[in-house]
Amino acid sequence: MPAADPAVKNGKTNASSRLPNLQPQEKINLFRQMLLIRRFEEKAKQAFTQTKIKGFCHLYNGQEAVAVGTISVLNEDDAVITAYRDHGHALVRGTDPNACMAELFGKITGCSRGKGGSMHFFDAKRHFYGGHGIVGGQIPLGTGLAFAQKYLGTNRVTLAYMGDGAINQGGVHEAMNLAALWKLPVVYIIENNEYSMGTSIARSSAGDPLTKRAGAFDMAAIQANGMDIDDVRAKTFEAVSLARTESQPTLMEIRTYRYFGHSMSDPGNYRSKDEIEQRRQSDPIELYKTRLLEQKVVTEEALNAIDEEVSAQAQAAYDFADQSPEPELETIYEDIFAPEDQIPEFRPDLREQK
Ligand SMILES: Cc1ncc(C[n+]2csc(CCOP(=O)(O)OP(=O)(O)O)c2C)c(N)n1
Ligand SMILES: [Mg+2]
Repeated sequence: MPAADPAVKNGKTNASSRLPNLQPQEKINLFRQMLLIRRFEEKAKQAFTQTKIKGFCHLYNGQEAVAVGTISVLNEDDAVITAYRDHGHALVRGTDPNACMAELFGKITGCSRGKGGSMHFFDAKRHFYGGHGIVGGQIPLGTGLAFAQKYLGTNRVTLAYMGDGAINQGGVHEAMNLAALWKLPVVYIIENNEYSMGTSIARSSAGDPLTKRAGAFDMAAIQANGMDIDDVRAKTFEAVSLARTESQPTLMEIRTYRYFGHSMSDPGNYRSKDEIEQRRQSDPIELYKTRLLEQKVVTEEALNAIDEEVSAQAQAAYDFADQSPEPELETIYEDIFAPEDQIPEFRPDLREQK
Protein backbone atom coordinates (compact mmCIF):
# COMPACT_ATOMS: atom_id res chain seq x y z
CA MET A 1 0.00 0.00 0.00
CA PRO A 2 1.78 3.18 -1.11
CA ALA A 3 1.69 6.06 1.33
CA ALA A 4 -0.94 8.59 0.36
CA ASP A 5 0.11 12.15 -0.30
CA PRO A 6 -1.72 14.55 2.01
CA ALA A 7 -1.64 17.58 -0.26
CA VAL A 8 -4.31 18.29 -2.82
CA LYS A 9 -2.20 18.46 -5.95
CA ASN A 10 -2.18 20.12 -9.35
CA GLY A 11 -1.75 23.60 -7.95
CA LYS A 12 -5.18 23.92 -6.40
CA THR A 13 -5.28 25.73 -3.09
CA ASN A 14 -6.70 23.79 -0.24
CA ALA A 15 -9.61 25.23 1.71
CA SER A 16 -8.50 26.51 5.11
CA SER A 17 -11.10 24.78 7.30
CA ARG A 18 -9.83 21.87 9.39
CA LEU A 19 -11.34 18.45 9.89
CA PRO A 20 -12.84 18.61 13.39
CA ASN A 21 -11.58 16.07 15.93
CA LEU A 22 -14.06 13.29 16.54
CA GLN A 23 -15.69 12.72 19.89
CA PRO A 24 -15.35 9.14 21.26
CA GLN A 25 -18.99 8.39 20.43
CA GLU A 26 -18.48 9.53 16.85
CA LYS A 27 -15.48 7.22 16.46
CA ILE A 28 -17.49 4.33 17.84
CA ASN A 29 -20.22 5.17 15.37
CA LEU A 30 -17.80 4.91 12.43
CA PHE A 31 -16.79 1.48 13.69
CA ARG A 32 -20.44 0.51 14.01
CA GLN A 33 -21.24 1.62 10.45
CA MET A 34 -18.36 -0.38 8.96
CA LEU A 35 -19.32 -3.46 10.93
CA LEU A 36 -22.99 -3.11 9.99
CA ILE A 37 -22.02 -3.20 6.30
CA ARG A 38 -19.82 -6.27 6.90
CA ARG A 39 -22.50 -8.18 8.81
CA PHE A 40 -25.29 -7.07 6.44
CA GLU A 41 -23.37 -8.43 3.46
CA GLU A 42 -22.53 -11.68 5.20
CA LYS A 43 -26.30 -12.20 5.48
CA ALA A 44 -26.76 -11.17 1.86
CA LYS A 45 -24.13 -13.72 0.82
CA GLN A 46 -25.99 -16.40 2.75
CA ALA A 47 -29.32 -15.40 1.19
CA PHE A 48 -27.79 -15.45 -2.30
CA THR A 49 -26.47 -18.97 -1.70
CA GLN A 50 -29.99 -19.96 -0.61
CA THR A 51 -31.30 -18.45 -3.90
CA LYS A 52 -33.44 -15.99 -1.97
CA ILE A 53 -31.48 -13.27 -3.79
CA LYS A 54 -31.33 -13.65 -7.55
CA GLY A 55 -29.54 -11.84 -10.35
CA PHE A 56 -26.39 -9.87 -9.66
CA CYS A 57 -24.99 -9.19 -6.21
CA HIS A 58 -21.67 -7.34 -5.84
CA LEU A 59 -20.29 -7.37 -2.32
CA TYR A 60 -18.38 -4.46 -0.79
CA ASN A 61 -16.56 -6.64 1.75
CA GLY A 62 -13.10 -5.12 2.40
CA GLN A 63 -13.99 -1.68 1.06
CA GLU A 64 -16.14 -0.50 4.02
CA ALA A 65 -13.78 2.25 5.18
CA VAL A 66 -14.24 4.03 1.85
CA ALA A 67 -18.01 4.56 2.01
CA VAL A 68 -18.04 5.17 5.77
CA GLY A 69 -15.02 7.49 5.77
CA THR A 70 -15.98 9.58 2.75
CA ILE A 71 -19.64 10.01 3.61
CA SER A 72 -18.79 10.84 7.24
CA VAL A 73 -17.47 14.26 6.19
CA LEU A 74 -20.61 15.18 4.23
CA ASN A 75 -23.67 17.17 5.25
CA GLU A 76 -26.98 15.32 5.12
CA ASP A 77 -28.13 17.16 2.01
CA ASP A 78 -24.99 16.55 -0.06
CA ALA A 79 -25.43 14.10 -2.93
CA VAL A 80 -23.97 10.60 -3.28
CA ILE A 81 -23.99 8.52 -6.46
CA THR A 82 -22.17 5.28 -7.18
CA ALA A 83 -22.07 2.15 -9.34
CA TYR A 84 -23.56 -1.29 -8.72
CA ARG A 85 -21.38 -2.05 -5.66
CA ASP A 86 -23.73 0.14 -3.68
CA HIS A 87 -24.87 -1.60 -0.47
CA GLY A 88 -22.35 0.18 1.76
CA HIS A 89 -23.05 3.68 0.46
CA ALA A 90 -26.82 3.32 0.98
CA LEU A 91 -26.41 1.96 4.51
CA VAL A 92 -24.09 4.81 5.47
CA ARG A 93 -26.46 7.39 4.01
CA GLY A 94 -29.00 6.01 6.47
CA THR A 95 -31.22 3.89 4.24
CA ASP A 96 -32.98 1.36 6.48
CA PRO A 97 -31.13 -2.00 6.43
CA ASN A 98 -34.55 -3.69 6.20
CA ALA A 99 -35.33 -1.77 3.01
CA CYS A 100 -31.87 -2.57 1.63
CA MET A 101 -32.18 -6.31 2.30
CA ALA A 102 -35.75 -6.34 0.95
CA GLU A 103 -34.44 -4.73 -2.24
CA LEU A 104 -31.92 -7.55 -2.60
CA PHE A 105 -34.79 -10.06 -2.20
CA GLY A 106 -36.83 -8.19 -4.86
CA LYS A 107 -39.62 -7.36 -2.40
CA ILE A 108 -42.04 -4.41 -2.54
CA THR A 109 -40.70 -3.12 0.81
CA GLY A 110 -37.27 -2.58 -0.78
CA CYS A 111 -35.72 0.88 -1.20
CA SER A 112 -36.45 0.70 -4.97
CA ARG A 113 -39.72 -1.21 -4.40
CA GLY A 114 -38.04 -4.48 -5.30
CA LYS A 115 -37.54 -3.43 -8.90
CA GLY A 116 -33.89 -2.46 -8.77
CA GLY A 117 -32.17 -5.23 -6.90
CA SER A 118 -28.60 -5.14 -5.67
CA MET A 119 -27.30 -2.84 -8.41
CA HIS A 120 -30.03 -0.20 -8.15
CA PHE A 121 -30.47 0.92 -4.58
CA PHE A 122 -31.97 4.43 -4.50
CA ASP A 123 -33.01 6.78 -1.72
CA ALA A 124 -33.65 10.28 -3.04
CA LYS A 125 -34.92 11.49 0.35
CA ARG A 126 -31.43 10.87 1.74
CA HIS A 127 -29.78 12.30 -1.39
CA PHE A 128 -28.55 8.89 -2.49
CA TYR A 129 -28.94 8.72 -6.26
CA GLY A 130 -28.04 5.06 -6.95
CA GLY A 131 -26.95 2.32 -7.75
CA HIS A 132 -25.98 2.20 -11.54
CA GLY A 133 -25.10 -0.80 -13.69
CA ILE A 134 -23.41 0.75 -16.72
CA VAL A 135 -19.72 1.02 -15.88
CA GLY A 136 -18.91 4.73 -15.50
CA GLY A 137 -22.48 5.77 -16.39
CA GLN A 138 -23.02 7.34 -12.97
CA ILE A 139 -20.19 9.83 -13.47
CA PRO A 140 -21.90 12.08 -16.04
CA LEU A 141 -25.06 11.78 -13.87
CA GLY A 142 -23.11 12.82 -10.76
CA THR A 143 -21.65 15.72 -12.69
CA GLY A 144 -25.22 16.75 -13.52
CA LEU A 145 -26.13 16.63 -9.83
CA ALA A 146 -23.20 18.94 -9.07
CA PHE A 147 -24.23 21.24 -11.93
CA ALA A 148 -27.74 21.48 -10.46
CA GLN A 149 -26.33 22.15 -6.98
CA LYS A 150 -24.35 25.08 -8.34
CA TYR A 151 -27.03 26.34 -10.74
CA LEU A 152 -29.63 26.45 -7.95
CA GLY A 153 -27.23 28.35 -5.69
CA THR A 154 -27.03 25.69 -3.00
CA ASN A 155 -23.90 25.12 -0.95
CA ARG A 156 -24.04 21.36 -1.51
CA VAL A 157 -21.47 19.02 -3.00
CA THR A 158 -21.61 15.68 -4.81
CA LEU A 159 -19.51 12.58 -4.22
CA ALA A 160 -19.44 10.48 -7.42
CA TYR A 161 -17.81 7.07 -7.01
CA MET A 162 -16.41 4.73 -9.65
CA GLY A 163 -14.12 1.70 -9.88
CA ASP A 164 -10.58 1.51 -11.22
CA GLY A 165 -12.01 0.01 -14.41
CA ALA A 166 -14.59 2.76 -14.85
CA ILE A 167 -11.95 5.50 -14.95
CA ASN A 168 -11.09 4.30 -18.47
CA GLN A 169 -14.58 5.02 -19.84
CA GLY A 170 -14.80 7.91 -22.29
CA GLY A 171 -17.84 9.49 -20.65
CA VAL A 172 -15.93 9.81 -17.39
CA HIS A 173 -13.37 12.03 -19.09
CA GLU A 174 -16.03 14.09 -20.86
CA ALA A 175 -17.68 14.68 -17.50
CA MET A 176 -14.43 15.59 -15.74
CA ASN A 177 -13.62 18.05 -18.50
CA LEU A 178 -16.93 19.86 -18.01
CA ALA A 179 -16.65 19.77 -14.21
CA ALA A 180 -13.24 21.46 -14.37
CA LEU A 181 -14.38 23.92 -17.03
CA TRP A 182 -17.54 24.92 -15.15
CA LYS A 183 -15.97 24.62 -11.67
CA LEU A 184 -18.51 22.19 -10.30
CA PRO A 185 -18.64 21.15 -6.62
CA VAL A 186 -17.97 17.48 -7.25
CA VAL A 187 -15.48 14.97 -5.86
CA TYR A 188 -14.81 12.02 -8.15
CA ILE A 189 -13.76 9.04 -6.08
CA ILE A 190 -12.01 6.08 -7.69
CA GLU A 191 -12.37 3.07 -5.41
CA ASN A 192 -9.28 1.27 -6.65
CA ASN A 193 -9.76 -2.33 -5.53
CA GLU A 194 -7.15 -3.47 -8.10
CA TYR A 195 -9.56 -5.46 -10.27
CA SER A 196 -12.21 -4.84 -12.92
CA MET A 197 -14.08 -8.13 -12.92
CA GLY A 198 -11.18 -10.59 -13.46
CA THR A 199 -8.73 -8.08 -14.93
CA SER A 200 -6.03 -6.71 -12.67
CA ILE A 201 -5.26 -3.02 -12.80
CA ALA A 202 -1.81 -3.79 -14.21
CA ARG A 203 -3.54 -5.17 -17.32
CA SER A 204 -6.21 -2.49 -17.70
CA SER A 205 -4.83 0.93 -16.82
CA ALA A 206 -1.85 2.92 -18.03
CA GLY A 207 -0.43 5.50 -15.65
CA ASP A 208 0.13 5.25 -11.91
CA PRO A 209 -1.38 6.76 -9.86
CA LEU A 210 -4.76 7.01 -11.58
CA THR A 211 -5.09 10.56 -10.27
CA LYS A 212 -2.57 11.63 -12.94
CA ARG A 213 -5.59 11.86 -15.23
CA ALA A 214 -6.76 14.90 -13.31
CA GLY A 215 -3.77 16.80 -14.68
CA ALA A 216 -5.29 16.83 -18.15
CA PHE A 217 -8.10 19.01 -16.83
CA ASP A 218 -6.00 21.01 -14.37
CA MET A 219 -8.11 19.41 -11.67
CA ALA A 220 -7.06 18.85 -8.06
CA ALA A 221 -5.97 15.29 -7.26
CA ILE A 222 -5.50 13.40 -4.05
CA GLN A 223 -4.82 9.81 -2.94
CA ALA A 224 -5.92 8.03 0.19
CA ASN A 225 -5.36 4.69 1.88
CA GLY A 226 -8.75 3.00 1.78
CA MET A 227 -7.87 0.55 4.53
CA ASP A 228 -7.43 3.41 7.01
CA ILE A 229 -10.65 5.26 7.70
CA ASP A 230 -8.89 8.20 9.35
CA ASP A 231 -6.82 8.76 6.22
CA VAL A 232 -9.93 8.47 4.04
CA ARG A 233 -11.73 11.05 6.18
CA ALA A 234 -8.84 13.52 6.22
CA LYS A 235 -8.29 13.43 2.45
CA THR A 236 -11.98 13.51 1.59
CA PHE A 237 -12.44 16.48 3.89
CA GLU A 238 -9.83 18.41 1.90
CA ALA A 239 -11.56 17.60 -1.37
CA VAL A 240 -15.05 18.34 -0.03
CA SER A 241 -13.85 21.67 1.41
CA LEU A 242 -12.42 22.62 -1.97
CA ALA A 243 -15.74 21.78 -3.60
CA ARG A 244 -17.84 23.58 -1.02
CA THR A 245 -15.83 26.75 -0.48
CA GLU A 246 -14.20 27.22 -3.90
CA SER A 247 -16.52 25.20 -6.13
CA GLN A 248 -13.61 23.18 -7.50
CA PRO A 249 -13.73 19.52 -8.50
CA THR A 250 -11.19 16.94 -7.29
CA LEU A 251 -10.24 13.49 -8.51
CA MET A 252 -9.52 11.13 -5.60
CA GLU A 253 -8.01 7.67 -5.79
CA ILE A 254 -8.68 5.57 -2.73
CA ARG A 255 -6.70 2.32 -2.66
CA THR A 256 -8.72 -0.54 -1.31
CA TYR A 257 -9.36 -4.26 -1.87
CA ARG A 258 -12.36 -6.56 -2.22
CA TYR A 259 -12.15 -9.93 -0.51
CA PHE A 260 -14.78 -11.77 -2.53
CA GLY A 261 -15.30 -12.19 -6.25
CA HIS A 262 -16.43 -9.40 -8.56
CA SER A 263 -19.98 -10.58 -7.95
CA MET A 264 -21.47 -13.58 -6.19
CA SER A 265 -21.19 -15.56 -9.45
CA ASP A 266 -17.42 -15.07 -9.73
CA PRO A 267 -15.23 -17.89 -8.35
CA GLY A 268 -12.22 -15.54 -8.50
CA ASN A 269 -9.72 -17.85 -10.18
CA TYR A 270 -7.58 -14.94 -11.37
CA ARG A 271 -5.93 -14.27 -8.00
CA SER A 272 -4.34 -16.44 -5.34
CA LYS A 273 -5.66 -17.27 -1.88
CA ASP A 274 -2.31 -16.01 -0.53
CA GLU A 275 -2.91 -12.60 -2.07
CA ILE A 276 -6.33 -12.32 -0.45
CA GLU A 277 -5.03 -13.58 2.89
CA GLN A 278 -2.21 -11.08 2.80
CA ARG A 279 -4.61 -8.21 2.09
CA ARG A 280 -6.91 -9.30 4.89
CA GLN A 281 -4.03 -8.53 7.23
CA SER A 282 -4.75 -4.83 6.71
CA ASP A 283 -8.50 -5.16 7.18
CA PRO A 284 -10.02 -1.68 7.72
CA ILE A 285 -12.35 -2.77 10.51
CA GLU A 286 -9.66 -4.64 12.44
CA LEU A 287 -7.25 -1.74 11.97
CA TYR A 288 -9.75 0.75 13.38
CA LYS A 289 -10.69 -1.58 16.21
CA THR A 290 -7.04 -1.80 17.28
CA ARG A 291 -6.70 1.98 17.08
CA LEU A 292 -9.80 2.62 19.20
CA LEU A 293 -8.54 0.17 21.81
CA GLU A 294 -5.07 1.75 21.81
CA GLN A 295 -6.61 5.19 22.21
CA LYS A 296 -8.71 3.81 25.07
CA VAL A 297 -11.81 5.18 23.39
CA VAL A 298 -13.73 2.00 24.07
CA THR A 299 -13.33 -1.43 25.67
CA GLU A 300 -13.17 -4.70 23.79
CA GLU A 301 -16.39 -5.80 25.53
CA ALA A 302 -18.21 -2.72 24.23
CA LEU A 303 -17.00 -3.42 20.69
CA ASN A 304 -18.14 -7.02 20.98
CA ALA A 305 -21.55 -5.78 22.12
CA ILE A 306 -21.72 -3.57 19.00
CA ASP A 307 -20.93 -6.63 16.90
CA GLU A 308 -23.86 -8.44 18.51
CA GLU A 309 -26.15 -5.46 17.88
CA VAL A 310 -25.30 -5.08 14.20
CA SER A 311 -25.42 -8.85 13.67
CA ALA A 312 -28.94 -8.81 15.14
CA GLN A 313 -29.81 -5.88 12.84
CA ALA A 314 -28.60 -7.87 9.82
CA GLN A 315 -30.60 -10.92 10.91
CA ALA A 316 -33.69 -8.75 11.45
CA ALA A 317 -33.23 -7.31 7.95
CA TYR A 318 -33.03 -10.84 6.53
CA ASP A 319 -36.23 -11.87 8.35
CA PHE A 320 -38.02 -8.69 7.26
CA ALA A 321 -37.02 -9.24 3.63
CA ASP A 322 -37.92 -12.91 3.71
CA GLN A 323 -41.39 -12.21 5.08
CA SER A 324 -42.17 -9.21 2.83
CA PRO A 325 -44.46 -9.64 -0.18
CA GLU A 326 -43.35 -9.54 -3.80
CA PRO A 327 -44.42 -6.47 -5.84
CA GLU A 328 -47.89 -6.86 -7.39
CA LEU A 329 -47.84 -7.32 -11.16
CA GLU A 330 -49.48 -3.89 -11.74
CA THR A 331 -46.53 -2.13 -10.09
CA ILE A 332 -44.59 -2.85 -13.26
CA TYR A 333 -46.33 0.21 -14.76
CA GLU A 334 -45.36 2.44 -11.85
CA ASP A 335 -42.15 4.42 -11.20
CA ILE A 336 -41.62 5.10 -14.90
CA PHE A 337 -42.58 8.77 -15.15
CA ALA A 338 -42.02 11.35 -12.38
CA PRO A 339 -45.29 12.23 -10.58
CA GLU A 340 -46.30 15.83 -11.20
CA ASP A 341 -45.62 16.90 -7.63
CA GLN A 342 -42.02 15.79 -7.97
CA ILE A 343 -41.26 17.86 -11.06
CA PRO A 344 -38.91 20.67 -10.02
CA GLU A 345 -40.40 24.16 -9.99
CA PHE A 346 -37.83 25.40 -12.48
CA ARG A 347 -39.14 22.94 -15.13
CA PRO A 348 -42.82 23.99 -15.55
CA ASP A 349 -42.55 22.85 -19.19
CA LEU A 350 -42.55 19.24 -17.93
CA ARG A 351 -45.91 19.57 -16.19
CA GLU A 352 -48.86 18.01 -17.92
CA GLN A 353 -50.70 20.39 -20.24
CA LYS A 354 -54.31 20.60 -19.08
C1 LIG B 1 -20.37 -0.12 -20.22
C2 LIG B 1 -20.17 -1.44 -19.54
N1 LIG B 1 -19.20 -2.27 -19.97
C3 LIG B 1 -19.00 -3.46 -19.36
C4 LIG B 1 -19.79 -3.83 -18.30
C5 LIG B 1 -19.53 -5.16 -17.60
N2 LIG B 1 -18.86 -4.90 -16.32
C6 LIG B 1 -19.57 -4.87 -15.18
S1 LIG B 1 -18.61 -4.49 -13.87
C7 LIG B 1 -17.22 -4.38 -14.80
C8 LIG B 1 -15.88 -4.09 -14.16
C9 LIG B 1 -15.77 -2.73 -13.54
O1 LIG B 1 -14.68 -2.69 -12.64
P1 LIG B 1 -14.40 -1.46 -11.71
O2 LIG B 1 -14.77 -0.20 -12.40
O3 LIG B 1 -13.00 -1.57 -11.24
O4 LIG B 1 -15.42 -1.61 -10.48
P2 LIG B 1 -15.47 -2.73 -9.36
O5 LIG B 1 -16.36 -3.81 -9.86
O6 LIG B 1 -14.09 -3.20 -9.09
O7 LIG B 1 -16.09 -2.06 -8.18
C10 LIG B 1 -17.51 -4.64 -16.14
C11 LIG B 1 -16.52 -4.64 -17.21
C12 LIG B 1 -20.81 -2.94 -17.87
N3 LIG B 1 -21.61 -3.21 -16.85
N4 LIG B 1 -20.95 -1.74 -18.48
MG1 LIG C 1 -12.25 -2.36 -9.44
